[in-house]
Amino acid sequence: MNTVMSNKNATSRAIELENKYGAHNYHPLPVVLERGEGVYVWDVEGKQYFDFLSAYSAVNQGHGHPVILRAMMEQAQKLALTSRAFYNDCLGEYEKFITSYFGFDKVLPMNTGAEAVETAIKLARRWGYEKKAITTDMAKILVCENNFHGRTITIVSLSTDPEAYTNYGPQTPGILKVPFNDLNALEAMLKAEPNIAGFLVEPVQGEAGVVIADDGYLLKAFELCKKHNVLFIADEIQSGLGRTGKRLACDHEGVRPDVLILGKALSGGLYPVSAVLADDEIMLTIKPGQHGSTYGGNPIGCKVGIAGLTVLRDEKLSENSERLGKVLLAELGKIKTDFPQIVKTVRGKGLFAAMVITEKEGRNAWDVCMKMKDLGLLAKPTHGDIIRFAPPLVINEMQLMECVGIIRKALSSF
Ligand code: IF1
Repeated sequence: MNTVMSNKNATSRAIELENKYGAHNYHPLPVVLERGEGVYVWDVEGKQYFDFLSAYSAVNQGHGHPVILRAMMEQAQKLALTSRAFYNDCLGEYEKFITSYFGFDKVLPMNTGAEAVETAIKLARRWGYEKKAITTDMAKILVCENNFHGRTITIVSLSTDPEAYTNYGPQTPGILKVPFNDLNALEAMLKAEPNIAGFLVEPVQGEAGVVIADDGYLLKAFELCKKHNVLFIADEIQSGLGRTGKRLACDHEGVRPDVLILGKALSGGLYPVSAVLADDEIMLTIKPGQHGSTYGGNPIGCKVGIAGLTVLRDEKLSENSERLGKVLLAELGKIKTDFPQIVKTVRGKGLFAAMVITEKEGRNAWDVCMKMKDLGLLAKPTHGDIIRFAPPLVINEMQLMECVGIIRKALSSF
């Protein structure tokens, strides 16, 4: 009894501390986590949950993966950071590994997703001026409506979500927007505007609520970009690294982007590691001193990146995601049939799925997530009515079926 009391206090204490001393830029589900292993996390009261968010797909390899953890700890004890003022004995090895893994000439290492997106935009502008001969300061970046690429000033300038950009102006100029999954709009824009350097797109729109384009969209969009001499830039920070059932979401259509942006699961959630991959014609437009980051390419990040990608390949996580993604989508389809008043839509690709809830008094996506939390599964609502499902890719079928049971039980309580 006393332990239960003090554990409950631990929850409210942690929440109060964040509330009092932290900026109020998030509205988390009221659960305080203290431990994670594989597909599970535990809160400070000792309650176990399935993690169905995977830190927004950063933890594809599961919490605390031993191979990645060992690589990180060994390197941390040896040499953590040199800056790029000197060479280190890990960076070259990592660069060779990741470029051959994805088939590009070069990689530019950064830390967070937003930094990698910024890097890709800088590269596209560089290429636009130096290879496409766009007049100075006239280069345009074309993006899709309802995108999410991060939180910097330039990136929120790409956003069509008022939550993301309101009162952060003035915005970065030189940005054009077209609807996602609309080839006619894309073609019209590419025809009308000759100064477009790059088309930046999430192959599956994550924040928008796992919005999946029609089959063929990515390939045709890529071909249109080629026709108009525009770089096709894929933000695979969330959709990549097995999440949608292939190594990259672009792999579903055999598209090899001109610029590939990775982050999140590159490190299996242990460390911020992001990367931009491109061939020499693009990457070598940036010369020494013209871009960088203190931590980018640091020895720990390099070892963690190699380990993260190795686990993905050795444990066949894309294959598991593809196979169990079909099971998940089929089960969510049955749930939709059984709860037609509550579940408006389900969709997904690999272990990246979403359920749209028909809202009514006392029952929106938040309420459903709270109920699932009580039943031992953590997921986060987005846009009020959408719940994303993205478990670690190391989940097995038995665990997945247990999770489906929890989702079903949560819905049946309304
Ligand atoms: C937050 C969303 C997910 C991303 C893509 C770049 C970044 C992200 C496709 C930036 C980041 C995050 C960040 C996180 C919430 C989250 C998110 F709901 F906002 F959209 F995952 F679904 N490109 N996505 O999804 O990467 O700089 O954060 O490392 O709280 O902002 P970052």
